Amino acid sequence: MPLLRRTGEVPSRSLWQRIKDIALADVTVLARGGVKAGSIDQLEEVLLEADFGVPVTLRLVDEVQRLALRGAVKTEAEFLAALRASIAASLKGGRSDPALRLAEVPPTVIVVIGVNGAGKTTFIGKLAARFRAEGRRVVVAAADTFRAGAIDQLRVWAGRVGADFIGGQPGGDPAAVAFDAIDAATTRGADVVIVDTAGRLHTSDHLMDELKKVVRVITRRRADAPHEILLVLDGTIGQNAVAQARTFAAAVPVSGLVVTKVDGTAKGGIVVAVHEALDVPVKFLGAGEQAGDLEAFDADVFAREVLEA
Ligand SMILES: Nc1nc2c(ncn2[C@@H]2O[C@H](COP(=O)(O)OP(=O)(O)OP(=O)(O)O)[C@@H](O)[C@H]2O)c(=O)[nH]1
Ligand SMILES: [Mg+2]
Repeated sequence: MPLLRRTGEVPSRSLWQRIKDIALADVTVLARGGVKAGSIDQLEEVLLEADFGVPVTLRLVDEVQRLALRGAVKTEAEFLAALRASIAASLKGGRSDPALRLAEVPPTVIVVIGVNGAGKTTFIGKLAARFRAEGRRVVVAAADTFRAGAIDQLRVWAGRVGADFIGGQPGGDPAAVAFDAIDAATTRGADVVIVDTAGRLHTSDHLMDELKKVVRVITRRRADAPHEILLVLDGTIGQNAVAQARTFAAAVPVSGLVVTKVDGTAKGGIVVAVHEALDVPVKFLGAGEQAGDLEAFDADVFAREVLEA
């Protein structure tokens, strides 16, 4: 089943179909070693529209153009393969290991951060389900003490997937909840602690300071923790995700990206754009609201899907 899905607001044809129409309007031009200048502009436009962002778009176009000039891209199939390879290479560049870093001595501590409504709590439910399926004992911690509803939402997920739940009082100290959860996990011999945090606008200094404190307190409890700080980004919000990612990464050492709601968009270019902007690996894609709708990130699979979805 494809990860990326077209919704009403985007063109109904796949990215590759659109690219094919413009850039390869005349394949014989390619065969003679080039892409028409006007087509290059249109190719850039289509990639920007698919959320690749300016730096990635310029590089991808440049790479394909260079291959064409060298005579290495003569047919549609070669063009598709070249574009796919460039996208995959970019996702595999820099820091790009999609595997979670696990603690040498359990529990592994994973902190999940992001703006309001990005899909943090849902992701935690899914990730906990995945760990449970591997037979691991999981503690989830509701360090989102902002909203009573947020605490209950995580409690429900914990019950659904068979994770232990630690929650504070509404309005309590989020850092204290994280601290208590690590204690509880250590005492109970749990393998993983996943800490849910309140959604916060990356523009709120006060809330970003609170986030720094949560991370600081965790490190005080366990010097090697958190083992992962995963930033959850809504895949449907376009280039805003890059701005969000930069601010979060400036506040705390983000170690991995989770792009959610890719089932609601065909504009997957944002995944490449944020990876490049931050030099942080994409670790998971969220593709739905159910426990099973979580995909471990695979650059080659994604490069194929982003073009052909
Ligand atoms: N289609 C789809 N919906 C998702 C996905 N992930 C989350 N959602 C939905 O997005 C909404 C927000 O998800 P939450 O997990 O509550 O988001 P959050 O980041 O915890 O939100 P706050 O705690 O308010 O900051 C919910 O309705 C989820 O069901 C996804 O991958 N696909
Ligand atoms: Mg939440």
